[in-house]
Amino acid sequence: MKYQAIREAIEKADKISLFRHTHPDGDAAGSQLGLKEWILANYPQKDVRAVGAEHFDTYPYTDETEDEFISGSLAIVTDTSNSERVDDQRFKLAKEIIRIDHHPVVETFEDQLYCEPQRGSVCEYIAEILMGEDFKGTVMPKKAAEYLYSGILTDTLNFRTSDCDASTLKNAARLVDCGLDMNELSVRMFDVTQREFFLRTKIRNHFEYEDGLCFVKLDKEAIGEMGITASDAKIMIDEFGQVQDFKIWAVLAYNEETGLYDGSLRSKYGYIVNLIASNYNGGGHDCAAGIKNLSEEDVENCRKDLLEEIRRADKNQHK
Ligand SMILES: [Mn+2]
Repeated sequence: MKYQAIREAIEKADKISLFRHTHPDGDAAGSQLGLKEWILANYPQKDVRAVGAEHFDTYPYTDETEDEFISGSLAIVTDTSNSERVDDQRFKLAKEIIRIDHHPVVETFEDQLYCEPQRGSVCEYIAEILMGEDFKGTVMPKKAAEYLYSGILTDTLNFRTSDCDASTLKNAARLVDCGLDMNELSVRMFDVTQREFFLRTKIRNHFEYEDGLCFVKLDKEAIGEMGITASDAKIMIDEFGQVQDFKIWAVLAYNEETGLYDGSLRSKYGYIVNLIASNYNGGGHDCAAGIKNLSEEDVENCRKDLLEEIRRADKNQHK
């Protein structure tokens, strides 16, 4: 009966607004739109809006939503650990707020919180909730299953991250059973355009290696030459993800709008980057975090902190 209260809140509400984090990734947009499709399939009379200003390629839309709608609604916030990061701060207007997440808990801003940081994606967690005991008698429509499955694929990089386990596969398998085409979704999520391929080839040339750290700094000139923004650069972090010697890898890119650097940090299991990220206006998971607004000096300090983390973790392992 752990999730009975979610079901009751959904059944009670005529209006439901769904929120996720800014710069949405597949897990953020997938959980939001998956929930929307699921609610509409099971409760077609409800008015459900996916809220958020930013769009993510493979997920086409969010809904126009007025303040009055939100203030009379149940808000469900997914995949977001701090209130500041919710895409559209009007979530605060809602009558009741439920948050479902898989980030370490750093803040509570909701009436009901369901958070399991050991999960590789919030989509997997939501799939388990919606297909579990407390939601008996409801259906998982194919469309919702596709969104949720795509979120699992994005956050686990196609089941490759260290937080994948039997439950990830079980929940993914149950979604596949709803009739989705695994191969088609995988191609849709991971095939890149020729331009992206070109940029990825370029960015690889910018790496510097030192003692287990792969550090990519794209300064103003490099960003200009590639014709991309800092956020385009940050998402190419996964280019550096499958290298034996890299214990931590980082992409820091010059942001034309702020004149400062934004970045992404990733690490192998056992190396922790989110504590460092919290010192550079960011946060996230143990092995995946974001940072922003770093000066040139911060960039160098961050590089030192990451090297220090590698030394710390290596020392602990050899005890
Ligand atoms: Mn996520």
